[in-house]
Amino acid sequence: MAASFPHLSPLGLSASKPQPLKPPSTASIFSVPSTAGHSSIHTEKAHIKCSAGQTGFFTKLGRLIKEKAKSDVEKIFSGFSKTRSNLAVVDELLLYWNLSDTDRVLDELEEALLVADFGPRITIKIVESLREDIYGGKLKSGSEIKAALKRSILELLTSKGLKTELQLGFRKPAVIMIVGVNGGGKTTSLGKLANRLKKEGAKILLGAGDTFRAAASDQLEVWAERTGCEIVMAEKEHAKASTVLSQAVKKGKEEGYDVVLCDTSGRLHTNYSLMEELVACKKALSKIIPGAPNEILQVLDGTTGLNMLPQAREFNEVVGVTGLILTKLDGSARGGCVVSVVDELGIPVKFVGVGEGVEDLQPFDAEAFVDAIFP
Ligand SMILES: Nc1nc2c(ncn2[C@@H]2O[C@H](COP(=O)(O)OP(=O)(O)OP(=O)(O)O)[C@@H](O)[C@H]2O)c(=O)[nH]1
Ligand SMILES: [Mg+2]
Repeated sequence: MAASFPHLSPLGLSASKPQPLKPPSTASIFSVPSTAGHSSIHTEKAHIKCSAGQTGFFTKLGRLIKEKAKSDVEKIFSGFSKTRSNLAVVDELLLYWNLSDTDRVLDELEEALLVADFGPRITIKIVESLREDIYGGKLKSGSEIKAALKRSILELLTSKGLKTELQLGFRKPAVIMIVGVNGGGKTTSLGKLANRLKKEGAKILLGAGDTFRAAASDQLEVWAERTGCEIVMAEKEHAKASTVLSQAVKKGKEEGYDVVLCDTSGRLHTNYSLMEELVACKKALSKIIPGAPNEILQVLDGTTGLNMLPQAREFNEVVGVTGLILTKLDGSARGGCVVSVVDELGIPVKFVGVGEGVEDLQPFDAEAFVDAIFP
């Protein structure tokens, strides 16, 4: 397929494991509007040996990042400590379970799942299926009940066959737009994602599309420095977001970047004109690269509980959300909301945020997640 775009390098890995780049010591900043021949800074050559006809670089990049999740279970454990302590009661309940006690135990299990934000629909589904299997003689001990509980949650997370890997297409650069309501963790997640992708050897450009506040660009600039990525930002306050992001993608295309990560301003899903601005950004990007953005990732603040559902529905309706990032699961958030959003929205959770540090973004892996909340 890449052959039909001769101006782009065909992308493919010659080895299964990419060699990491040596990061530049500081971030390079590129401002818009730019003039022709502006000092766009080119710090490094693509380090991945490309050869046509091999498995796409982007496919491997998405898969590699996901595979890493399995080895990161330790980290996920520490991130989900709050959710785990909320659900620890389940272990206690099942430890002393006996058949005559079933209804009381299941009532308490129901309560624990609701408190952990599994949502009423899922909770009832899980508890009733356990009840049936217990009385049907299929589950005979507390540990069998726990295993069945984990299995049914895993099934809820995986039954829709949603792709949790990043889908980055085949054109270079892949474009990822981050959207969501105010303060959910968009900029932070973008910075962490830049770090992850860069560590896998991709050449990353950040686009400062939050043009409402000067401080927003400054914040992204700090992430650019922290991750050693370049950034395109508006020269003046109140520049149009679509202009800045277009410039970023244009630069990304002209200078051989692998991925352009586009930040956007927080907006209420009920604000029509701001939601329209997102549509304008999306259109502007697709004019530069057909099919861009490849991913529109919505950031949902895990601490808002099930209130995140209407937000996600609205954003999805307006711009078409391709994946979710659930943040702040390390705080007072209750991890059950992950299961609720997957079940109710049918949009895959691609990453979870478990802290404010650069490493605190975990690719979402259903099995690792279930093991993390029910160790
Ligand atoms: N504990 C914790 N804090 C987080 C996480 N993700 C983001 N934060 C914090 O949440 C706050 C808001 O994060 P931002 O990244 O600025 O959120 P935003 O969505 O870009 O905000 P606006 O651009 O103002 O809409 C910051 O203090 C972050 O450090 C997370 O996974 N865990
Ligand atoms: Mg922001």
